[in-house]
Amino acid sequence: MAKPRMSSIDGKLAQEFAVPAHVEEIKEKMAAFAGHHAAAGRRVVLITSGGTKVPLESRTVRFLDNFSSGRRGASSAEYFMDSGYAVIFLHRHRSLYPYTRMFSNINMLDALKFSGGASSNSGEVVVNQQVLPDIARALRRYQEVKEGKLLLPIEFSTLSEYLHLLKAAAQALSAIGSKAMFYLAAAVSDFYIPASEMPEHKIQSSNGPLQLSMNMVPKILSPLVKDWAPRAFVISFKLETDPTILLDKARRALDAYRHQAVVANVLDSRRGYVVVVTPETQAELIISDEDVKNDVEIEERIVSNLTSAHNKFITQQGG
Ligand code: PAZ
Repeated sequence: MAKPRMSSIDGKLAQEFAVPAHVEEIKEKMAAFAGHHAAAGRRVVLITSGGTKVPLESRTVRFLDNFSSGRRGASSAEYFMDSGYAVIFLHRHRSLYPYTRMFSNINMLDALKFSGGASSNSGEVVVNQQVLPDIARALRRYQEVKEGKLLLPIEFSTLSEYLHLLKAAAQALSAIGSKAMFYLAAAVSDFYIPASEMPEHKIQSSNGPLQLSMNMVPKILSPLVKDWAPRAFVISFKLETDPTILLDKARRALDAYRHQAVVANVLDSRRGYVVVVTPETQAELIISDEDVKNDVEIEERIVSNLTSAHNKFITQQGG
């Protein structure tokens, strides 16, 4: 078998970003998951979800974080599984999770009732379905997904963990070629402090105002597309706050990395409007007021658009 090409980013990753524990074990798990599902005729999508944490000290007290809730990734995972995909869900620890995401704002104890006596610990605990609307449907679907082993959750917290785990995932999925999709919805920091320049101990406020100098995070999409999983169908996401620069940035990303599509969105309107940009096309996906009333989510439309495009891609690549 040909040896994977080493990129300059491989060296940087090894030197400047701490390798998470058990990364090789996790890579084997992902490869086995992908191999099993591809052999059963399923496609496999790797979804990244949530924000990365960037430590300011090596014994970390403080870190930089971002707004991402993980809702895009968690709801997309559900729609991909509904469409017949197996999902590797590379997500930020404690960000939103498929099927439990709808209940994340509910205090579980408010939704349960105890039928035992006042002084007894044994008795039945009953769910109040008015407090947990739709729990039966979510539970049924969650159990089906679990039985079918369709979801492989992998957690990250820091930027270093994210980068190494994404590389491991890309290498693990490369064996299934065009049947693999990468859906990179995580909000990944563009800046970091290299391990060699990071103070070990808590930064002292007695030293006065803090000035930080941060390095640019290597553009990991480049080796992912060129070296780690060159036959896969790769979708990146682009978030801006200024709508006037969004589409230009999306097209520039496609030109630079030569992957298949960019899902472009603006922070404030991301639940109701996105544009799927490919080298040849541009599709606006919109959620109307009527859709909101009917609980239609934009992720259903994004996933439908991308699974069709993935079908065509696989056919063009010869299966
Ligand atoms: O996680 P969430 O549902 O709150 O937000 C989703 C999102 C805006 C992080 C995602 O759609 C996205 O654009 N991710 C890429 C962000 C970026 O440009 O780095």
